[in-house]
Amino acid sequence: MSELGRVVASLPIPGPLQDRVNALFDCIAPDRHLKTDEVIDLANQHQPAGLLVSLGMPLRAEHMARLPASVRVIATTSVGYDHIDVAAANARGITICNTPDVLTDATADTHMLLLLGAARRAKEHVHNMDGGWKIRNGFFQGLGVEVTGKTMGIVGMGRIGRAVADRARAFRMPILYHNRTRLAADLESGARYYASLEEMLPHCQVLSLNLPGGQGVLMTAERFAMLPKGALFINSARGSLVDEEALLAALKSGQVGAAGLDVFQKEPGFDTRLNELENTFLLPHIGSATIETRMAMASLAIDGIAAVLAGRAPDNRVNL
Ligand code: 8YV
Repeated sequence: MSELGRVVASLPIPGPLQDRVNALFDCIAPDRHLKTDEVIDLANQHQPAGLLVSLGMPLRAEHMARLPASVRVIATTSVGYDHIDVAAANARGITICNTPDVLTDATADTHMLLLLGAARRAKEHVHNMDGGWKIRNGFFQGLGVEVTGKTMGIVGMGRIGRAVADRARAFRMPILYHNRTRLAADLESGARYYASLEEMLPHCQVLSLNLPGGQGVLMTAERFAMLPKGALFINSARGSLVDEEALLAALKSGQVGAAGLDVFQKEPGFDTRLNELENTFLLPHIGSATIETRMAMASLAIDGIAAVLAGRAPDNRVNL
């Protein structure tokens, strides 16, 4: 048994991290992604001190209740932890760790991909190429809308929101933002603060969601109606923030001109009506999916477990 104790992982440990993990822990790692119940069974069988989990593995209160008392730390390979009942973890004295910072750039890059893909009708053009370029667009056909110079409203001006703003400034986009609290001037970098989301919406030619999930539906039919007609809607945060029926209706009426979405109410079983519309550009939750970033995320999650098991408080804990 290694010094720091036993860890059960819900996902395979990639090759480059295996030596480190094995040096730190007695690690039980699968060769595929496990479901919550499978991890709970393994945990009861092996009595680990730590769990390494991923976003696809919800840990609600009823799951926490079935974990053995040996578990002292759970690290998720995601910055978002809306799949974990933190109050239930607190009640059992379990530290929860996540992976902030290391995925900021990759996620902001994906956000711009969504914006450009939606604005420039990438889906139908890629489809045309997949089909051997059978559709010959005339000069005034297949046209998207310009991104450069459009006003972007960002909801959630945390690390990822600010990284999106940095990129949008290179497209000469004026930046507005709504956040619970106003940022210091150096972090605002000239972005205009709106304490009220409703007051910001009418000014957003592009509306960008960059806030954590777990706080209910933010984008309702009423709020989509407050955008200027034809606004672009980009979401790389969480699908749970959006009333998808309302979004479908807004896309069909042209109230929302196009949407770029990396996240959905249901994943992977997303509402395929969204893909049937011409004015959407959809990705399968790949926000952080680069080799560099995923390695850094897994590494940070492992660091969190190691710190807690060594009796230290890691920076990437979200509770306790
Ligand atoms: C996922 C994410 O972790 O970090 C988050 O909150 O949504 C993503 O980076 C990643 O897609 C793995 O599921």
